[in-house]
Amino acid sequence: MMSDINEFITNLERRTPGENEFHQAVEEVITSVWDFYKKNPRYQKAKILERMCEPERVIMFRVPWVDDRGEVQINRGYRVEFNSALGPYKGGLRFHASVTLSILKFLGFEQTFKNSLTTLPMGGGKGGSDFSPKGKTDGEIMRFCQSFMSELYRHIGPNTDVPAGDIGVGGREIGYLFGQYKRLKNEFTGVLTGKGLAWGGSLIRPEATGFGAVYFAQHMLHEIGSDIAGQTVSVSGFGNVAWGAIAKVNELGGKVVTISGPDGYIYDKEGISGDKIDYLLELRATNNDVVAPYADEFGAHFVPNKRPWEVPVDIAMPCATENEVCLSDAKELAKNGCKMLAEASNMGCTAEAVEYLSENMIYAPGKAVNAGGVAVSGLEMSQNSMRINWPKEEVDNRLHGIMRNIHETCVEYGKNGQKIDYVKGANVGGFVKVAEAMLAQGVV
Ligand code: 2IT
Repeated sequence: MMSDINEFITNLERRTPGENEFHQAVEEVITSVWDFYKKNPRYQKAKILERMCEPERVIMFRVPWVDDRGEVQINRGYRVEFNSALGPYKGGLRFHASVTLSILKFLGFEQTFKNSLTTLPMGGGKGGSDFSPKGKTDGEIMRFCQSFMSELYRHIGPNTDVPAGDIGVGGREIGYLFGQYKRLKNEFTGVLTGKGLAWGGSLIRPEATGFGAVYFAQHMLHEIGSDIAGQTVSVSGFGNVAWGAIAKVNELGGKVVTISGPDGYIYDKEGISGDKIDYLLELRATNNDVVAPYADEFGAHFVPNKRPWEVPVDIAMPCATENEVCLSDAKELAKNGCKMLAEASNMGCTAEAVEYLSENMIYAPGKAVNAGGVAVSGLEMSQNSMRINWPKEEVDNRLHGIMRNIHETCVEYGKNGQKIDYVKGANVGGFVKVAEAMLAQGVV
């Protein structure tokens, strides 16, 4: 079996040289579904896996804009339209200096299976730019967003491809992108999700990724007869996902003691609660990408240039970016008594860390844990199509139901004796629906 998988990966690497993050994401899925794939000659004959690893379309474009000093700046824009077997391409836009084609291909690939797990009619896609919002003024961000959309608008649409936010793209950026799309197309449609409440956005969308991740973690804990209440949790990041997760952990009686940024991490042993949660929004709005000011504001401990995984906790929830937990972090967590890691970031753990975590504690991957964000995006699309707005409780109940469902799917496909292999469960569970849809739709 390994030699077959190795051959598949070698072929992929030959065709996509240097796309390391993409190779990492594919290898994890291939390894999980291989047995299942081999038992289904229909899939092999139709080369389903080979087709799944090739995006349906990749768009790359120049994004020129003028900064506040009058200097011309050039960034690169991308949209990876990965798979439309289950619905219009759906997935976020990431604006960050680290963005490359490899990163967006890994995210678009993952998104396909994640969206399938939600059971909502959404294909997979991802896009963004190497533009860094850090230190940019509001005017610069607006001009960048307008230039970005001046090319992207011809490739997207409410029934074609529906982008949303990701790292560096929040409510403000979605507003500028939407405004430019509407101006160019002369159409007010649900072409983006994460919109403001007054103009087509959904209640609970800002909270959805973090809330959903904690709902999922709660189901993982119930499975072993435990609960969030009374547990100490470490969180990384301080953006939208961290904010939502911290709020929900507090609501359920747990205590979050860390957040982090590119400058280091905060250890607040009293717990990040109440006003401190609101302060995260302020910190974010400064656009400086640092967490150190939290320490001055609340008298907590700031540890420069380190990640929060050395702090002893019961549960770890990475909420920042890919490969933010490596093997030594995973070992440190386990050594300090951590029982569970629920990944709220996309591919938050390296392949070696995943292997170690799967053997030594309870681990669930981002495509299951963080699917609540895109799930509520799917609900925003439904509300836009019906031209109605659901109340908060309705959206939150649906989100909760979807997360419960994803957990059940992971149990169904990942149960291995007493243990649940969440990686296998999420990958096989996500794969089956996409594969069946692709088979039914012929060689396209
Ligand atoms: O990684 C993700 O699932 C997202 N950034 C959200 C995508 C979406 O379309 O809401």
